[in-house]
Amino acid sequence: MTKQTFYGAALPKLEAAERQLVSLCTQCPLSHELDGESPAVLSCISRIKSPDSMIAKLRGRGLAADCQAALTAVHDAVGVRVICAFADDVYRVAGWLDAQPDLRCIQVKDYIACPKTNGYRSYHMIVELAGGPGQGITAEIQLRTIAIDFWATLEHQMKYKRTIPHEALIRAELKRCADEIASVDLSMQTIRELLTQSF
Ligand code: 0O2
Repeated sequence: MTKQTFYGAALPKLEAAERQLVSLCTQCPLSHELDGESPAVLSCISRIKSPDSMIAKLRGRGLAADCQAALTAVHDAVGVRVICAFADDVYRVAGWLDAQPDLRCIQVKDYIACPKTNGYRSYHMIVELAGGPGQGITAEIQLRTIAIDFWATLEHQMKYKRTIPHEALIRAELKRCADEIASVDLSMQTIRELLTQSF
């Protein structure tokens, strides 16, 4: 099924909301607080959730698998992922987004402060666009470090595999890698602070 078939007349508005959010996130003026040069946002990607993925999510929650439910009962038909170099940038960018007049933050899931059992770490914001071309649409903004993004992209593949050979071993290895990455993220942040203080 195509996005046009599933989302119908709502698709242009969803696409407008996606463009509005990407534009906002990529124009984030924040830079590293000490050196004032390194941008806080390294990159930004986005997507309109595929009909297959949306239908599976709605059915999994016992909801009608239609556009109406996709736009009201779940909040990630529009998703934007913001990649930062360092964990403290994630929080600073989230704070900046929270202060934007065209965004209303409805919910936050801080999987950095409270990682999932599999090791997943990201900061999720459910936002409603309160103004601009996407007004009225809700979306999920995921903020994470580049190192965790590398991990999450690989780990996400597990979701779509019917059978996974050596599953327990792979899950344990992924968890170990996630914890190591979190530790490296912290060390990198400390090194950056030491380097910028020495200028
Ligand atoms: P997609 O579009 O393929 O990315 P859910 O857990 O999805 O039933 P909810 O409340 O929407 O319910 O979840 P949450 O925690 O906000 O997570 C939504 C999205 O965050 C997921 O989207 C993933 O993109 C990402 N995510 C959450 N947990 C994990 C995880 O353990 N590993 C990875 N790699 N990503 C995660 P979807 O629905 O998977 O779809």
